[in-house]
Amino acid sequence: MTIAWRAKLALGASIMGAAIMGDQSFAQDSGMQEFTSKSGTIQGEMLTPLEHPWKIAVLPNDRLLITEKTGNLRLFADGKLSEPIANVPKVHFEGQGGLLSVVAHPGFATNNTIYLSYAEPAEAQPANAKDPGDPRVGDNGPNSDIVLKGLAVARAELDGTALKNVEVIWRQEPKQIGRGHFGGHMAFSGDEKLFITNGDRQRFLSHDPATNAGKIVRINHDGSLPADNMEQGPKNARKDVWSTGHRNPLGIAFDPATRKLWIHEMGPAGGDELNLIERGADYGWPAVSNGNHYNGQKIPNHDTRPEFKKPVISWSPVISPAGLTFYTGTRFRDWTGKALIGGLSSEAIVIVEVKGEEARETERIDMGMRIRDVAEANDGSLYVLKDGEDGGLMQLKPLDKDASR
Ligand SMILES: [Ca+2]
Repeated sequence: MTIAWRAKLALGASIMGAAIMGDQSFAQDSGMQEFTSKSGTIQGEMLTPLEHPWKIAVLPNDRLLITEKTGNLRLFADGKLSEPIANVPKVHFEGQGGLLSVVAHPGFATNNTIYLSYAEPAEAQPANAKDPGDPRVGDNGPNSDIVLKGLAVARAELDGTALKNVEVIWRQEPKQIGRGHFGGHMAFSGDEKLFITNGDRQRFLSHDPATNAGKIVRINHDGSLPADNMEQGPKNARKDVWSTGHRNPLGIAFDPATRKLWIHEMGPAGGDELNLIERGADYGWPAVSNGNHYNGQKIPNHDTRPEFKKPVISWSPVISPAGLTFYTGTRFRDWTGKALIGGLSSEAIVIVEVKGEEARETERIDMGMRIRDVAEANDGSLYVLKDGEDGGLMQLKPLDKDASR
């Protein structure tokens, strides 16, 4: 799977960039890099540094909203990064938690409405709290993070450089102690239902109908509940669940060609998954997985339990998928209609051809950096987020005539 790649710094471009951008601190980070794809060289330009960036929402007129896990929501427009947008809800930034995703309402052009997902601390914290830990999740050591918290989704209107009418419309229930597996990605269906990926919080709750952890959640755009969600059976079952048996999904998107819903999810040690989501289906976690627990404990493979819906693609070694978008442009001619997945540990963009209910990886672009998100620009170029404290926003364009013809 190794693809030769180049990531050379074009010094001339870097110096030019510094001159244009003045003495701002990110000038030293700017500059061009080149990457190799099957259809030609791709040019990447680092547009701005960001601290723990997590998600991009592309707005009309090529403005971007970008979250930083630390709690900042910023606009990127006309080549400039804004100061943090005011009135973002208080988030708990630690481990995998913080300010996570941002999506625009399908009618954003007229209603300016956006949705944020984030790790929300409970108002009342338990006395003498302890992280129960679990050796099966590896690095989640006891008392690593003893704040009681859960994923929450807020709706707000973007008004210049501030949010107004901020309203929490959905919450993980019940909240848990623990710093991992918040999920947090969101996508709107054509009929304005909001789908939310909710992780299992490293508590193996995905088959517990009394919690929405480890589920794909579906709500109306105002947070009310549709009447036709998954029927989980027990009286205490949650009514906001669309599908169950998920671990930590960090990408969700509708295929515009078929309107089918796709998610990917991080497996444990081995077994990252691309799943085709159907109402009421059970995707198996934690009963089955194509990977095993981090302490070496075995988990039965998907093939042993046909009652669970198995992944369409299973990756071992893992890619650590983060961010998912279907590319609709033509500028990268080989990617039109395909799903693009960011890769954290794989430090790549993973290209997946989706045909109806089938999918296969066709190419992996070696980026040499952890990719946290991928988003298509209005002009068919691609934005990616470099993950980490020294992260940033990079724009990718085909450099070769071959790649863009
Ligand atoms: Ca599964």
